[in-house]
Amino acid sequence: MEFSTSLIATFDPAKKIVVLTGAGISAESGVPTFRGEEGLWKQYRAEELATPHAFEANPKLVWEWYDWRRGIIGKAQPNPGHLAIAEMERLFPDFALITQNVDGLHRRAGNSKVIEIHGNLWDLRCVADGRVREDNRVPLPQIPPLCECGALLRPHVVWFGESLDQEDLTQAYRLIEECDLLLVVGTSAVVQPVASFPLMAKEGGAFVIEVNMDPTPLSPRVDASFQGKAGEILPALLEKLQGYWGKGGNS
Ligand code: BJW
Repeated sequence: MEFSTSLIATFDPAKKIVVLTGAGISAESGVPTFRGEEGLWKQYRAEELATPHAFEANPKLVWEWYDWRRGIIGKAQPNPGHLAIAEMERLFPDFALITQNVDGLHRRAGNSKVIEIHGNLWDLRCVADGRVREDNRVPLPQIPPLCECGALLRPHVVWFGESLDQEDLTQAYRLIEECDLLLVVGTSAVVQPVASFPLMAKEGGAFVIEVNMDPTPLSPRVDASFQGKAGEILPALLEKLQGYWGKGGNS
């Protein structure tokens, strides 16, 4: 993969750098993405399960899906793409990561400045009192799980038609509006409001780079687009960044 010097120079450590990720970053860890063939679970699509309506109608079915995913994610390890992004946090003083993923793999890779904007599937929330607790058991001993108060527990994630956490959203909008460079990795860029972040960043004057296996609605609109596996492209990019910025390339 070739990266021009001018592209590497845009990653100025003096600037504000934001990375935005989606399911594609975890694909090489064996975690299924949402859209496309491998996104299917039994005969269901994510759009049919990741909704409050589906949970109301059949909490057992929805929890079986989450328990299946927790089983896969519990065994998964961060891949070279996650590790490259964790290394970027160390390389760039003003760095932030916004992820749509609920798998927790970025934190496990070593990122600390992470906004998990769609929640985390290891956290469970009581539908009655809203209290959140972490539960890493796989499989869960009871499906659907219940709170001590007797009410249902649900995954502490954001489903279609639900609002994102206001604090997370405010922080994410600020990062997007203020950033100088946005690196968008492994998202189909169709789910709002996150799908709008790259164009908001561009409108704010940021340089926007996309890394994805396939073209997305975003591809024609970004400043640079790299097609291929995040687990191959990001380590190669990191190596160039370390070489350039570590050797006084900015002088
Ligand atoms: C690789 C790779 C490799 C593969 N290397 N790349 C405005 C207009 C129209 C609709 C709406 C709107 N505003 C809101 C809506 C409704 C809705 C929405 O956006 N619908 C669209 C589908 C049309 N949005 C919402 O409901 C949101 N809430 C909201 O906005 O509240 C206010 C409101 C509500 C209603 C109306 C209006 C306003 C909430 C969205 C919550 C999304 N939740 C989920 C589930 C989270 C929990 C869980 O994980 O179970 O989030 S759905 C699912 O999609 C998940 C993901 O985070 C999200 C995005 O998916 P992502 O990450 O992009 O994955 P994929 O699979 O789509 O793509 C993977 C990509 O990776 C592909 O491009 C591959 O090519 C690539 N790839 N391998 C690099 N190795």
